[in-house]
Amino acid sequence: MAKKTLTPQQAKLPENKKTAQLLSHQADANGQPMTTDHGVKINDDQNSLRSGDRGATLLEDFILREKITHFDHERIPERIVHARGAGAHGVFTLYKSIPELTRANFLNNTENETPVFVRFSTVAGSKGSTDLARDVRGFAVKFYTQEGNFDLVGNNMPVFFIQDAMKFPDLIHAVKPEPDNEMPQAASAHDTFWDFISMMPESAHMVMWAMSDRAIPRSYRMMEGFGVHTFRLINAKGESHFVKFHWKPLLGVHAVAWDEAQIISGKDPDFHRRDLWEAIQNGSFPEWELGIQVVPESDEHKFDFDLLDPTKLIPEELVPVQRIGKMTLNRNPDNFFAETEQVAFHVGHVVPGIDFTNDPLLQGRLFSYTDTQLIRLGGPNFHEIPINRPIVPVHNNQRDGHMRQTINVGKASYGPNSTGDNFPHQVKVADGGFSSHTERIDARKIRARSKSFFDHFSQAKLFFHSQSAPEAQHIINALRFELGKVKTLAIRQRMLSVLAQIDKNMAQQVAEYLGMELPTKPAQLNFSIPADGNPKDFESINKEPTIRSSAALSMSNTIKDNIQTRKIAFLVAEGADPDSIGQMKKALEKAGATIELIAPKLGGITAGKQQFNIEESLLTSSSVFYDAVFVPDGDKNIVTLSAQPEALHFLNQAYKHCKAIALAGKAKELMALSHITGPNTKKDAALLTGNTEDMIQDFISAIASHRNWEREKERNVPA
Ligand code: HDE
Repeated sequence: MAKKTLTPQQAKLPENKKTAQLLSHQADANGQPMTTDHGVKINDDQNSLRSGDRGATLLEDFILREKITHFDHERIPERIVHARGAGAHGVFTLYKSIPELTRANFLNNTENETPVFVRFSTVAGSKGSTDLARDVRGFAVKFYTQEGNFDLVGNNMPVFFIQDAMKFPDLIHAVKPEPDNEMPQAASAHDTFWDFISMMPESAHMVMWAMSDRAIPRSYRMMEGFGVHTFRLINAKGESHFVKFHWKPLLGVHAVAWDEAQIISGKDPDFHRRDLWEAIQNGSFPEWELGIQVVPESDEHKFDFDLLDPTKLIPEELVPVQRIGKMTLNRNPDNFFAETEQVAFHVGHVVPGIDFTNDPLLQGRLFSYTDTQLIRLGGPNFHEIPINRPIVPVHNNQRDGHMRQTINVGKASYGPNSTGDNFPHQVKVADGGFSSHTERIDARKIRARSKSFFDHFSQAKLFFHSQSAPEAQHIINALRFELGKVKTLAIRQRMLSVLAQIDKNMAQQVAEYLGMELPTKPAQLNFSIPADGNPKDFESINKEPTIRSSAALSMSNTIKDNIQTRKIAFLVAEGADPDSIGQMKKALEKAGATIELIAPKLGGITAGKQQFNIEESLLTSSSVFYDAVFVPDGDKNIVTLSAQPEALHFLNQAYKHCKAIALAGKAKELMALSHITGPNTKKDAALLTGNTEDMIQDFISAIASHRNWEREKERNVPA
């Protein structure tokens, strides 16, 4: 069995928490003979069958042909969006049963532990692109419930670019590499994306999120997740409540700096993948709480935005998020392809007690997911792939098709039937049968969008105004970068008009950087209108949000009280003070951080009478892989590091990226050498010097604060 890939903690988990049905499909070659796909034992896997040892290969060689044929077909089409991802298994436990809201069994019984499989992803890049692209992140969760699979296929941002599924292919074509030269990969900073966006003012709110640091997370483990659309919860009486789903990470929501993201993309494009894998491998299981915002049906029209509009969120000040359960990711996949690649999510996989609304984006998604799996996974039987199988039995009259695994017995493959006593039988609602929520519809058939969807800017303003000063500055910087990469002046110009609708001052700062004048409002902002439409009828309604700012929208208000799983670099060299290393290491590890010793070369160092193992060198490592840096006290080590440009660059870069730095005793000398101080340097709570022991508490709180973004104002750093 695959026990060797389990950590001791994982090995202790009862079988049911490991999605037990997957285990029956595992193949472990340990101790086994090599065979062909048909079970024939292979004697020579080194040489093909030839006509003489220097002769041509014979067609007869069924072993070679089988091996090469399988290899030729190893790849399947990558996902058209969300191609690059990482997955993990886990469990969902319920804190609070909510039968008054939903009859979904997994939300009704706090005894239940529901197995889950999660896939995080970027959206625009290909399968082999970088994890740190500026992009939305997919956050898709498959709950293997006792009533069948429920997929919560969300993102790390609570809104979306467009309001109608009709525009999705356009959006994706615009953001993907440009069709003539397939450039740029995994980036929105190019003409076609901003061309489209500048003509679709409904995207304004999402653009603010995408330009914020939420688009460059520190870790998948430090992202929020959102179901985006308004869904329905249906209770046993058939009553409906509107609901928005949230995932709240227990490690808080944190990001990296943009410059850092770009460096990581080169140094370790698998940064997020590796981070998730290693955290789970080390037993630091990532956790999120499931939150719900509930709106009674009677309040459907209470808000100044439309609940069906996926470009809007419900501010938490208006409807608080109730935390009802927790998801813990506790097991890495055994096989990337079999699990992470073949998993097929579908926003339409719901269980009794959860239902849809008429959000036009959601409605379009309901068609898309099955359709895309048909080609990606090769036919209609993708639900039989182990990772997609529910943990409950499946019986229906669907039959045959490519790669069918089930051997259905009996004559009846239709219903009603008498040849099979009318089995499989339908199930009464009281016994757990799914029944769609009944909704009164009294409407004309029409291609149109509700006027209530035309408020395009109020929540873009709300988001921008909710940011801390450094966060707002990062949005401005991102817009400067992205629009700076746009070559067509008319596109920049149009985009500036859109930004001016959100915040004049912000737009002005972007315009100045682009060397352009801020345009006065152009004749037309919205170009997304039908052929016979009058532009006047499609004008954006530009109004102010009902509340000016919302604390939940700023990452500066996130959890900053612990340093669990943070990675701290110790820059060391021969002759470092072993007590200085030991004291700091002990304190940080006790607080849950991971320490890595980095020296000029691999192998080991002698510090006092102690030997320390060195697994990363200044060459193999980089400051961008760490959350903070410590340099222990000593004499010889500081002389060595002072003469190492890589060490000075390491410190300089960590400083520039606003990380906590602690320089013990003599290590203070490295400050000036690495240009992290200058004549104007103000007191900086995340830049510590002094005696090792005295710095410990301040260092821990500086790391817990994640970054000292204030430092960016100084930035007298020649890096
Ligand atoms: Fe998706 N989306 N999407 N999407 N989506 C896919 O399904 C689609 C949207 C999301 O890790 C595809 O299996 C349409 C919103 C995630 O496997 C495809 C529309 C949100 C994932 C598809 C949307 C998402 C996908 C591509 C507009 C956040 C990755 C491969 C109507 C709530 C799931 C696949 C994974 C994947 C279609 C918009 C989330 C083509 C048509 C909004 C997390 O079916």
